[in-house]
Formats: sequence, C-alpha cells, structure tokens
Amino acid sequence: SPVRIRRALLSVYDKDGVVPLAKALHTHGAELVSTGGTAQALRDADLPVTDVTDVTGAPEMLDGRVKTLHPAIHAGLLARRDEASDLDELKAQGIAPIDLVVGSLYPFQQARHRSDLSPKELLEYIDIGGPTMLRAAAKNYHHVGVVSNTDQYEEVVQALNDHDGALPLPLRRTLAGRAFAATASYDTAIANYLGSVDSDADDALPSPYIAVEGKAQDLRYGENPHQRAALYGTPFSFVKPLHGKALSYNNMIDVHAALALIDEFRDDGPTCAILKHTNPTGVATADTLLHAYERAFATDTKSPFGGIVIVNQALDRATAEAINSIYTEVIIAPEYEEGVLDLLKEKKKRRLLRQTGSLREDPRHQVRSVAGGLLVQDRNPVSAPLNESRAAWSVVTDAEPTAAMWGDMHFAWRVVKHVKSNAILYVRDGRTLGIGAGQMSRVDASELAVRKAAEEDLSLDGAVVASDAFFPFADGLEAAAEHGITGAIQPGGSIRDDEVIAAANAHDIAMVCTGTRHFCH
Ligand code: 93A
Repeated sequence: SPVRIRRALLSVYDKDGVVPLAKALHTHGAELVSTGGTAQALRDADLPVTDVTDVTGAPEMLDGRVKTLHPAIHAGLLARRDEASDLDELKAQGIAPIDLVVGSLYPFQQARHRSDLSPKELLEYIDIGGPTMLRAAAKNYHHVGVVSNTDQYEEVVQALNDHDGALPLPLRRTLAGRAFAATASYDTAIANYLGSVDSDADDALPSPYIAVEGKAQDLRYGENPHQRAALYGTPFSFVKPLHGKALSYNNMIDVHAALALIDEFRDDGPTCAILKHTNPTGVATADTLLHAYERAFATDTKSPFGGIVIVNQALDRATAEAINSIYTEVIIAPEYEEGVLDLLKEKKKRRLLRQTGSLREDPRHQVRSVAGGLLVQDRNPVSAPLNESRAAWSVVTDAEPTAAMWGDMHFAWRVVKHVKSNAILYVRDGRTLGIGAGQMSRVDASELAVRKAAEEDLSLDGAVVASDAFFPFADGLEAAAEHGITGAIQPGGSIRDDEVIAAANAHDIAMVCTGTRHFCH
C-alpha cells in the first residue's frame, strides 16, 4: 500500500539536489523537518521548514554529535502504523510519525584520504545520527520511505508525482535495501580504517586497508564469457565514463594498468602510452601529444588494435584523429579539447574515460586472490623524479651516462616497472623502441624486444636497455650490446654482477644499478 508522505525528515551532508526534492515533497503537502544546515538550505529556497530542535525540544548538542538522536525522531520513524499500541504510545508522548527520511552521511570515505585531517578530526566524520535514521526508516519500510543517496532523488520525485505524493511498497523495499547497503559499506570503511591504523610502527604490513565495501555492479562476464563476474568496492573512482558500454572485466584490469603507468609521467611533458592486455605496446614523450602518440605507436604498429590509449594531458583534435585512424577500444585522458569527444564518439563500441584522479592518491593496498585467500601488499610506489632517483642509483661501469642517457634510463625504468616480467625494453630519446614482455627467460625477453624493434625498422644504436630484475648472466647484456646500445639500467644484485659489469665495460656501456627490483607478475 502506498505511503502518503505527510512529514519528511531531511538531513543531508551533500546538499546537491535536495531543494528540488524538498519542493516536490512540499508540493505534495508534506511537512519538512530538517537539521541545521539542511534547514538553512531549504529556507534559502523559500521552503517552510520545521527545525529538528523544535521537534525534539532539545538543542543540538556536543558540536552536532547529537542532533537527531532523540525518541521524538526515532519513535516517529519506527512506530508501526498498523499497531494500535505503537500509535497510542506516540500519542501519549506527543510524537508525530515521520514518513520519509532523506539522508546523506558525513563523507567519511573521502575524509579518510585527506592528509590534512588528524585521526581525531577524522573521527568527527563518522556519522552516527545519519545511519541511525536511515536504518530506522529502512527497517520500517512497510510504513516509511528512505532515501540514502542523491542519485535516488529523481526516481523518488517521479514516484511521488505518479502516486499523488505517496511511495509504493516495492520502491520502499528497494530503497530500504539500498539504505542498508549504504550504511554497511559506510561502516566497513570505518572498520577498514580503524583496522589499518596500528599504533606501533613496525615493518609488518598493518591490517590492510582494502576497502571492499560490497558489490558495486555485476559485470557481463569475467575474463571469458563463461565466467561470471562482479565488481566490488570502488576501484574506479579515478575515471569517469563519458561514452560507450560499461567497462568489461578485462577493460578494468587494463584501465588499472594504464592508470598506474601514466601516473609515472604525471609531471612530464606530453606523454602517451598504448597498452594491450596490461602491457605497454609503446610509450613516448615528445614536444606535442601527437608526436608522443606517433612515437609510441611506432614502437609496435601491429599490437595496438583494440587496445587502450592513455595520455597525460588534454587530448587535442590532431592526436584524437591519429588515435582514431585505428580501432582503439578505450581512450583515457584527463581532459578532451572541444569537439574531440564528438569525433571519438563516432565509434560506438569505444569507451571514453576521463581520468579524474591519480592512483597515487589511493592509500589502499594491492590485493590479489589465490586459492583460499588474499595476497596483500603495498603498491609499488611511483618513481621519484630523475634528480632524486640519480642520488639513489649507482653507476657501476667505467663509462658514465650522458645527460640524455640519464633521461632515457629514467624513462625506461618507469616503463619497465609496468611490463609483465620478465621484462626488457629499449629506449632512446624518450620513447620505447622495443618491448619484450612476459617471458619465462630474460634472454628471450631481450631477444623479443630486439626482434620487435627490427620488425618496425627501429635501430637500437645509442639506445639504453632496461631490465625489471637483474641480469643473471652476462649473455642478456651481451646480446643487447651487439645492437649498439650505450646504456643499461637494472637493479643489480646478481652473484654474477661482476661478469655483467665486465661485459658492459668491454662494450663501453654505461650501466646504472638501481638497487630496486620491479617484478610485475
Ligand atoms: O553527528 S551526528 O552523528 N549526530 C546526529 O544526531 C545526526 N543527525 C544527522 N550526525 C547527524 N546527522 C548528519 O548531519 C546527517 O547524516 C547529515 O550528514 C548531516 C546534516 O547536517 P546539517 O543538516 O546540519 O548539514
């Protein structure tokens, strides 16, 4: 049976869209009851509002910690309208029923990521009264409606209009479910946060901050069409879809890889990376984005079809046209210049994303599942700028890198991190020349990278080679030396480092050891 909304309690942190909703409620004859800020927002819009303090007869207390936590509110929400005794009790206490709650909680999840808040300040973002209202209304959905997010407003206004100011039961049940999902994920975020702050600092991984706060969406399928799949948590808060079908399971993995890679180049000049199956097919920096794209594409002109292109600055028309000349499934840019979206939207199957944030702002740990459990680790941090990196790296050969080689080594090192192991790649002049990804042997990876470069008629003369882990033997480096490389960057640390360094010296190669390994499995 539809519930006619006679009295609505609105208490929202996010004031977006609350005025139109309140207007609709008012038009349908509902009395509006609100907490301080929300009441102000409604009054500013010339709506009549009853202050919650007038309903409770108590002031807001403890800096707002106690606003709606009062029997006049909660009995009004929880009373069963079909229980005479409930109604009698309300009457005896002079409490009027409340038929609808509109709430949006203090943004704990966002505040959690703010470095300017102390732990004590963060606690103030734990909403107590809000979830209590939502849960009370949701529990009593047979008689009360609950709106727990701004994205439900439109649906609710529509229902009010369609049902003469009432909300039908099926909608109330759906909304109740969403309210409990919202409070559950809210509490999970708090639990994860408290679990992740360990008072005693030591080297052990503290209780991981994972933040999987319930199912976000079902996916059409998983890695393959016969595998069911769903997305949990909020992993894609860093991209906003602008066009195309929802991201698939594989798209999401690739998008993550692309975001992680471009993060390394956030402070560089125009940079473009093309990826397939999480591996870069080419990465380049240049004077313009178009040149960066062309140089990245030239690394491997076969593989980018159906791949991802990501750029570190606004996508201009010329670059978009170049990207558009082959089938590119996913494009990610921080901005799209005027007209560019329209051009790219012509391909229906394509997904266009705007990058709205950086993975480096995500404090969550990296998680992978293995049979029966989860593996949790710190994420591989973004590399330091060249001058800082240089201070931590050591030149182990007689030959010293030139300034240009330092730049290329730094570039190569930041890309090789994002290539599946074993990874070898060649770089010259801020662009990849050949990438060998995912080989079981390092020599194979090296040969693959050489072969790819040869297929594209790219000379390796004067290039630097990067290896994600140490060269176990001199052979990998010697193979590279034959092609005229002049520099090498690798972690070092093999028991045969001496042989590897001797080989480098024999070929007049400048070798830098970083002391850090970048396996990517
Ligand atoms: O501090 S609280 O946990 N105590 C309460 O009693 C309470 N009642 C509502 N926070 C409480 N709220 C929250 O205040 C709501 O969930 C909403 O986020 C916010 C709205 O406050 P205002 O209308 O003053 O902006």
